[in-house]
Amino acid sequence: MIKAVISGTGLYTPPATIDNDELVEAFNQYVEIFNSEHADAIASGDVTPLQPSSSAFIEKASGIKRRHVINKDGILDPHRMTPSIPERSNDELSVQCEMALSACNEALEQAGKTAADVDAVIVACSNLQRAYPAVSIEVQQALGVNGFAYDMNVACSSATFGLQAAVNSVENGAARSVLVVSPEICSGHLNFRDRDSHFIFGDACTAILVEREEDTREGQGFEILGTRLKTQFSNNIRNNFGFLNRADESGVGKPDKLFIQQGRKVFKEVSPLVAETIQSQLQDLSLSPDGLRRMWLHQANLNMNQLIARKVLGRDASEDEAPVILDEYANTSSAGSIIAFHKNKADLESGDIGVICSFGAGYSIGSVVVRRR
Ligand code: CO8
Repeated sequence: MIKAVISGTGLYTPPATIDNDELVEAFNQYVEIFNSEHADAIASGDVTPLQPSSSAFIEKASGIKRRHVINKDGILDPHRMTPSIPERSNDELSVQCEMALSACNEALEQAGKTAADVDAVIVACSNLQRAYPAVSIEVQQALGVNGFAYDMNVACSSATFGLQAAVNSVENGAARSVLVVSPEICSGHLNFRDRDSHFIFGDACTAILVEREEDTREGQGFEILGTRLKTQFSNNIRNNFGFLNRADESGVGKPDKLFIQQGRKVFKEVSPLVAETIQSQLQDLSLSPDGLRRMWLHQANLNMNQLIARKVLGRDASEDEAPVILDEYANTSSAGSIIAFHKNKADLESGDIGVICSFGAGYSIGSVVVRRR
C-alpha cells in the first residue's frame, strides 16, 4: 500500500503588522466620528451610540496581541477601515497566487524537491479573490507544475480537508505528490467596524507538500497515520457574500456580506465537538492521548485551545504540547494550525506522535494524526 508523508511546509507572512493598541485607536476614532455625526439621533434615542473597543479586552478574551496584514493603512483609516489592495491586470500574478508561490517554494525547498516533482496543487482557503479561473491553476502555471489543480473551501478547516484530499490522491495513485496551499486574506472579509470581531483575524499563507513515502529520504518528515473530518451545519459563523448578491441590490454592502459570528456560542458548541473528534480518532488508531507529543490546534482563541487540550489530555497542556501562534498572527483561518505545525515541528523525535486539528465555520473539524519519521 502507498503511504503518504508530509515532507515539507512553507509559510508566507506579510511584513506589515497591526498591534492591538493601533487597531483599537483607529476603531475608537471611528466610534467618536460616528457618535458625533449621529449626536441628535442618539440624543433622541433613535440611534444606539457605539461603544469603544479595548486592547485589554482583546488580549484577555482571545490571546491575540497583533496580526500581520497585506495592507495596514486602509484598515487603520477610520474613514475607510478596509484594506487598500489595488486590483491587478489579468497579466499580473494575483495577490493570492503571489502569497502561494512564496509558501510553496519554501515547502519544496524544505522537502528537497522542485515543481517538476509535483503532480497537483490544491488551493484550500476560506475566501478566493475571484470566481474563476481557479487560483490553484494560476499557482500551478506560475510554479511550473504538470498535472492538475483545483480550489476548495471549507472555511477554517480548508487546509486539513485539503490535506485529506492530498493524502487520498497520493494513496490512490492519482498523484505522486500534492501541494496544499492556503492563502488566507482574512482582512479582506473582516468587518473592522464591528466591535465584537474587529480584532479577530490576520493574513498569512501556508503550504504543505504531501508525497509518497518511497519518494522521500529515510527519516524525512511526518507519516500521516490518519485523517478525520466532521461537519455539522450551523449559522453561528456566517458570511453571505456571494455571486447572487447583485440579484438583490437591497442587501449589497450590508454587514452580513462580511464575517459575522456568535463567538460565545461557537466557543461552547465547537470545543467539546473538537475534543470528542480527536479522542475518537486516537481510539480508532489504537493510540492513547497520553502518547500525544504535540497538538497543533486551530488558532482562533487561546482559552478555547486550552480547554480543548485539557479535555483531550485530562489535564492542562503546556505551551510546548499545544503551541500558540495566535498572539503574533491572530486567527488566520485555515492557515493557523499549519503555521503552528510549521513553526513547531523541528524538535520532535522519531516516533513522536502529534495531531493537527482545525475547526470553525460550517461547523467543520479536520483532524490529522502524524508521526515523526
Ligand atoms: N472591546 C471591549 N469590550 C468588548 C469588545 C471589544 N472589542 N467586544 C465585546 N466586548 C464586550 C461585550 O460587549 C460584552 O460585554 P457585556 O458582558 O457587558 O455584555 C463582553 O465584552 C463579553 O463579550 P463576549 O461574550 O462576546 O466575549 P467573549 O468572552 O465570548 O469573547 C470572542 C469573544 C473572543 C470572539 C470569543 O467568543 C471567541 O473567540 N469565540 C470562539 C470563536 C471562534 O472560534 N470562532 C471561529 C472563528 S471562524 C474561523 O476561524 C474562520 C471563519 C472563516 C474565515 C473568516 C475570515 C474573516
